This record gives sequence, C-alpha cells and structure tokens, in this order.
Amino acid sequence: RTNIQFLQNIIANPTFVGGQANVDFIKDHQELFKFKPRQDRGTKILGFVGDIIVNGNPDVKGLIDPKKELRKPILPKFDLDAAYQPGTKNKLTELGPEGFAKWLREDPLVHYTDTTFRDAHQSLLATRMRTFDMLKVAERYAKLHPQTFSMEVWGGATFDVALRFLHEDPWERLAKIREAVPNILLQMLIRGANGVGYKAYPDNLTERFVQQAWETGVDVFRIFDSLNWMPGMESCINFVRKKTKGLAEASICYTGDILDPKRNQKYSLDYYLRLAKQIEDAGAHILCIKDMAGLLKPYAATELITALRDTVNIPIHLHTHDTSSLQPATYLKAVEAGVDVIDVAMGSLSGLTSQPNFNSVVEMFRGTPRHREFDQDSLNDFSNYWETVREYYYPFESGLKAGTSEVFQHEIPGGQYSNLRPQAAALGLGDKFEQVKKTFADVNELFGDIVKVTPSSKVVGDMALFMVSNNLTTSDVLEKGHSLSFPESVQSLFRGDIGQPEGGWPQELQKLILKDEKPFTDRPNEHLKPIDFKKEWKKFEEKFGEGVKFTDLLSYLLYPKVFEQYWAHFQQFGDVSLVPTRVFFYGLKPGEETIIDIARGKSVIVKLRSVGEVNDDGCRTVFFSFNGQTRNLEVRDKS
Ligand code: 3PY
Ligand code: ZN
Repeated sequence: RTNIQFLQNIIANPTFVGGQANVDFIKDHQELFKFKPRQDRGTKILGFVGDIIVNGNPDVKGLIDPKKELRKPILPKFDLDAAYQPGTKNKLTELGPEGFAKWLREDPLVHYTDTTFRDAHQSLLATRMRTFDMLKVAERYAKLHPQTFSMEVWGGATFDVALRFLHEDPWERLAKIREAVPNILLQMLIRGANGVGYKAYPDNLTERFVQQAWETGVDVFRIFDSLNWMPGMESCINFVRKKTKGLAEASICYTGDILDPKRNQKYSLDYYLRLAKQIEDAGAHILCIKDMAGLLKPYAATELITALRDTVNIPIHLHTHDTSSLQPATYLKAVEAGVDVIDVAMGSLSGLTSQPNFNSVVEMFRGTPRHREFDQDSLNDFSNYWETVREYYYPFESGLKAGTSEVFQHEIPGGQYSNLRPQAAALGLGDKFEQVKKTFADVNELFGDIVKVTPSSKVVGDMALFMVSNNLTTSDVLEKGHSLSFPESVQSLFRGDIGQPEGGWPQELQKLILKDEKPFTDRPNEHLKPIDFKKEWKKFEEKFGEGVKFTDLLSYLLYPKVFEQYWAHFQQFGDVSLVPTRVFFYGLKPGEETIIDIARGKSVIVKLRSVGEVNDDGCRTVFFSFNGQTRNLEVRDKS
C-alpha cells in the first residue's frame, strides 16, 4: 500500500506531470514520501454517520415523518448454545441433486420456502431490506426451524439494489447468510440469460456468476425467462448442472387464466404442460410455477397442479403473490393437488404484493395428512421482530392497503408494484397511478399479450409511463407510431434483445418501433462477445486498485456504473452494512447513541453531541463522543 501511495504521489506531482522530472526528481522531492494517514474503519464509519446526520440519506429524502416512533425490535427467543439440526442442505449433500429431487417428489408432507429475505421485501419495501436486519435473526431461524425447505435470500432485484442504494456488497450478504444458515438450502432467483440484470449477458459471464453464487452459498437456482422462452433458460440450467452440485429449478411464469375462455387462448393448460415437459427434458431438477403477479386462482391451481403431476416426474414448487388476497386458497388447492413446495413469507412481511402468510398457511394444514410441524410461537416471535423492523422502512411502503382484484386486469407483478408507483411519481404522474395501471394492461394487449416479469414487465411499465406522460392511447400509438420515438427499452424488446414471446411479436407494431432496424430471433447472448476474464481482471485491478476481489469484478461486469459508485462509497466510508438501520436511514439526534460492530468482536459506541453552524467552507462541525472520547468531524453541508 505504501508503494502504491508513493506511485500515486509521483503521478500527482506537477513536475512529474509536466514532464520535467530528471534522475534527481525523487531526491529533490521529499514530499513524495509523505503519505496521508490511512483512515481506520471506525473513522470511516463515523464519517458516514456524520454525513447522514448533516445531509440525510438521499434514499429517504422528503419521505421522513419526524414524528414517527421507531421501536427497538425484540429478537426471537433462542438458546444461544443450541446446535444446528440437519436440514435440507445436509440432505442435498447426502443425496446429490438427482437423489434429492426424487426424495422431494416422494415426501408426503408439504414443504415451505421462506421468501422473507428476498421477494417479500422486494415486493413490499422496494427491495430495501438491509443485511444488518437479516443477520440479526438468520442463525436463530436456522436453529429454530431447520425443517424449512429453503430460504430465498438472493438474486432478483436484491443484487442491484444492495449495491446501488444500500451501498452493500451482495456477495458479502450471501456469504454471511450462508455462515449463519449452514443447514437449510439457500435459494436465489436468476433471470436466465439476463442473470440478475435487465439485459442479456455473455454466456460465459452467466456461467462464472452461477459458479461463484454456488461457491458463495446458493443451493437452489430458480431460473426463469421473462417471456417463457426456453432458449433463454436452457444455458442457465446447464450451467447449474455443470458448475455446481446445487439444484436447477426452472420456472414457468404463469399468466392469464387457464379457466377463463377470454384469457386461455394463448396461455392454455396445454401451453403450460408443453413447457413443463420441455423444462424436465432440459434437465431441471425441480419445476417452479412462478406466479409473479398472483393470477393463479384456486380452481385453476387444482387443474394445473394435477395435470403437471401427471406430466412430469420432477417435484413442483409453487410461487405466488397475494396481491388479490385470494392466494392462500390457491395454496390450499395446490397442496390438495399434490404440489411439493410452496413459497410463504414471515407473517408481518406477507400478504398483498408479497407471498402468503407463512404462520397462517402452516395452520391451514394442521390436522391434515400433509401438515408439516412448525413451532407457531416461534414463528410469531419472528413475525413480531419483522413487524418492528418493517417500521424502519416505512418510506418504501407501496401504499397498497388491501388486496385488490384489479391485479387480474393489470397483471402487474408483485415485485414491480412497489417500484412502479415511485417511478410514476418521479415523472410527475403520482396522481395518475390508476391510469398507469390501466395503461399497463393496454400495453400488454398492444404487445400481443406477453408474459410480464422482469425484465419484460419493466418494458411494459416503461411504455405505460411513456403513453401516460404523452397522453397517448393504443390507437394513437398505432396511428402515429412512425413519428414516435419509443423508449429505448421498448426498441430493445422488439429487436429481440431479451428473447422471443409465444407466437412472435405483432409485426405492424414491430415495424413502427424499429423503423429500419432489423430484429433478430436467435439468442441475444449469441451476439455478445465472451468475456476474457484474464484481461478484464487486469484492467479492473488497474482501475480500482488493490483490495478488489473476483466477486467485485463480477458485480462490475453486470453493473459497471453502479459498481463504480458503490466502490467510491466503500473507499470513503467503509462497510456501511454494519451501521444499524435506524442510523443508516435517519442518522442520530443530539444525545442519541448507537453501537456499531465494525468487525468480529469489535464495537464502537457513537454518540452525537451536537451539530455546528455552516462555516465559511460550507461545512458543519459534528461533535461526537466516540468510545467515550470527544471526536469532531467536519462534514460538508450539501444543501
Ligand atoms: C425479479 O426478477 O426480480 C422478480 O422478482 C421476478 O418476479
Ligand atoms: Zn415473486
């Protein structure tokens, strides 16, 4: 590090930069040996806390209610010395993926996936749940509920949001959860050829990503394609099979309504059965029915699950969102029809656009042959913990107060709902949200009735916002399309960048959108140059300096700009995932104190004494007590 600082000093030296350095340059410039003292972790974190106190967290700016009372969460009761009981992770190691899948298909009791650490907060709180709050209870959960099938903890939007808004390293999150949960399968959501992004990536990047995810802690890879396009999933299924000893769980995204003659022309029972067979033939260990918007109604579940059990031999995992509030009934019917695993979220983070209520669904089956026992008191302890924690995230609530059957019309995925509203508000369309939802449905029809899930749903949302902003109806689009400049994501969709929909794109509209550009129908990934990892690593290390890890390179290759910002923040403030959530979002008030565990077994006690006036340099002095010692910080006031 000293050598690096020395070199940095040289290249920043005006004589050197001016090209006048001679052989005596170093001898004549002793200041080159003056190094800025390295800031320790505590000082960096204090800098972050000072910045939040003076400038606020930009992510919650304008959304804070100063009167809001935030209680301290109570951790679930737990015997600290308890040992981990063997769970599904041990079973997978013992049986291998094929044997495990067979065991699962034959197990008579219903299994549960807990989505609290991923989809629940993605769908209710705009994906903002921090590692800090998860780690407080991860070990307890694993020790108290080892009979859980899996915990969904990673992937989907969490990767991007962790880096972009929470300034956290998603890989560190995964590694820490793995350490706390060694006995239960950890699950992630991967968007097939689009990885955890919104576009196609080179195949060898997805392959390395899958391998790294497995090595860091993922066991179950839930793979889907946002248009239910098999070529978008096949390579990913193969990567899981080739590079990991984990489970490839490939998905069919459910859309329409197989029992409604108006909605089942294209997305019929036969359509789903055909896909299921293809998924089994492609080598998936588990079939997922991914009902991302919560459209699978109870009696449709009976038909679908019964027919699927007859069509494939692999186990079936059902995922839904309770936006309509009907979905516990769907689980009832699905379990009766033989579904193997269902997705649920901890009580206080369940319902509405999230998954059905774990605690209550378990009770629904009590006394029936498929009931799996869970300690209800303990589940409720966890629910109470999350209820208090949820309050810290109130700026990210979607505002939806009750279930809505509107979802059967607009078909907006649960994970998108809580993001679409702020997206609309950012464009000044906050009071036109009803129209945005309606237009979302119109766009779907215009696009030829497509599967809507990230990233295709994001494009439908972009188009709906574009139409509402510009006061356009679907007939306007068809009439004036040749002179419209469509959003980039819409052009990309119709070019074939994220795959092909069932039945192809409506051709007239495709011409209007692409103008003279030619679409393609093969895999978009095949148009991308493979990554030369050796070369990229060298460039990456040169750019970001020592201290970077291979996982950082993967984050950078997926989200270059977002990673750059994350890295700059990390250099300045260190690992801010360690800061308690209340302080992370709201800072400290004079007299308030917080404890930050900056490393294993090392804590600092930070107390805010007062904040000074803005001085001539535009800074404020923040007076802290830091481990009992007075510490003053100069913080730029950005207001
Ligand atoms: C995601 O891709 O993030 C989803 O949750 C899709 O449902
Ligand atoms: Zn979901």
